Amino acid sequence: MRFFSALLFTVASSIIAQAAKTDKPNIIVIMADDLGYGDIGCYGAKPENLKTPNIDKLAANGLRFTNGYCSASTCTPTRFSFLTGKYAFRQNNTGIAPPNGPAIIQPGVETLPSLLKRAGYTTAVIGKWHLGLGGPSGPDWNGNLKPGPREIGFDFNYLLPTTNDRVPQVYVVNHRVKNLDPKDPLWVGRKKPSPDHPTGLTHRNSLKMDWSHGHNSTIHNGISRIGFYTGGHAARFRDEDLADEWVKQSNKWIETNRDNPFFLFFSSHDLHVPRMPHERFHGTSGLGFRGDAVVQLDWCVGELVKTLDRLKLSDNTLIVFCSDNGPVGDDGYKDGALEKMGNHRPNGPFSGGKYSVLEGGTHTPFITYWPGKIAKGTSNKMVCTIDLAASFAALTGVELPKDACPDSFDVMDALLGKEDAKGRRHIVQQDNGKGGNYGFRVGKWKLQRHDSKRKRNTVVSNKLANTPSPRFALYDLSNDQQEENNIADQHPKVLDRMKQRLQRIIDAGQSRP
Ligand code: NG6
Ligand code: CA
Repeated sequence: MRFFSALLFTVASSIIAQAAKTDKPNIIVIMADDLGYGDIGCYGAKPENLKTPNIDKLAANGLRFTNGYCSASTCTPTRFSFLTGKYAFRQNNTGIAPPNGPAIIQPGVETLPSLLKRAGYTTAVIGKWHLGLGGPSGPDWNGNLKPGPREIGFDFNYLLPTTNDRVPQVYVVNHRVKNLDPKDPLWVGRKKPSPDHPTGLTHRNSLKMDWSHGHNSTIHNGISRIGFYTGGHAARFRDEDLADEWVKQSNKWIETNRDNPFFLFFSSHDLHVPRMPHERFHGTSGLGFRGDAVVQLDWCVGELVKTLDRLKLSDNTLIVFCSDNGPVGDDGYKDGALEKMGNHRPNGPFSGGKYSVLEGGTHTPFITYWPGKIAKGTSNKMVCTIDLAASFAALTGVELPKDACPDSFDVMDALLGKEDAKGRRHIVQQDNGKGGNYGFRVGKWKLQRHDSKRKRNTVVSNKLANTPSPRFALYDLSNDQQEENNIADQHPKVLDRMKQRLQRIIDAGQSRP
């Protein structure tokens, strides 16, 4: 009898443990950098241009969204919104962060990782940060880099502090620059530190990759960057090794935390400039370094999945694959991206890309994968990286405080591919910083509102570049995905409704019901 009750107890507790496990799956968000809708095989990239078998496998065995978005067409605002669930235009200074930028997300603000921590998760960010570090005076590179990820809900960080075309090329592990020799302090600044400091202007002939605009300050690894730095030599990495290092660190972290529910934000730098993948990927695509960087990104995805399989965690891990903004050809270096583009369409069926409020700027790849839990297929539900905070809170049973994550919608059922699930009904797209330009999509209607700039199409052709844009324009995406025919005059009532609705969302400070 005693044996049977012991057996019963064991069975019951293993069922409970199993249930707890599936309630709280591990979560990995893989965010690519500057990856466009058409940049991977499962979204239409042709194999002669590049192959992405690992990402395609996620899509084939998971859910591929045809209306997946990031919230902005540059990096910092999308990442800010992904972590806080708040549109970046609501907060000052959420344009592209400079090398010495202070922490943009303040401790105490509810974030995606802080919510998951309340659900009992162990959390980490490994990869590109680009959300500032330190107090109002910016990062103390030789001291404690606080506040940073650890002050807003991450237990562990292994970062590239800004973006790799900006200085410095060092890893930040928790609060410190890794391998920093105190005898060789790291200095980062906006002005040339000495008249003889070599730069992309003075030593242009020595560069292994020439710059095309900006990016002509301090040289490291044969590549000149935005901003200046000296010292910290022992801490500096090679661009070619970034992806390998982050995969290695992620595998180690996953293995260490295999018994807890964990959340990993794997923040790849591919395919941001300078596109300098590891040597073994050179020439692996038909598109030069830009395509080779996609191949490297795909390799990273494969390695992470392999680790989950090896540790038997795959059935209990939800992976979300997404991008931080649309594609760009020449983003400041002569890496041949535009010249080698051929028939590849990085923005898929859309126009525009990075920096623009055209669909190509934010309408990007979005895949969810959770073997056994997500019905395989394609979803046309509208979902956005900004929704992950509220959705993961719902998934893990954490109550979302009323004023937290004000623009994050719970679209968890849509992410899981449940029948009758709802996506979002509308999305505000922004370019960079505050007071810039907006896209606003509701169903098939798309409003463009240009408060400050002109249309930009930095991707393949310059068809739309510097075309003056009216302050407001209206498009019907059901027959005009390229946003070429402004039909504002034919639909004055729709235009008016869309304008007012967007303004209400901006004024209300919150769009979540
Ligand atoms: C721009 C840079 C561009 C890139 C971008 C940020 C110049 C001329 N252009 O200012 O190269 O770094 O900022 O990209 O300097 S993001 O994906 O991180 O937002
Ligand atoms: Ca980016």
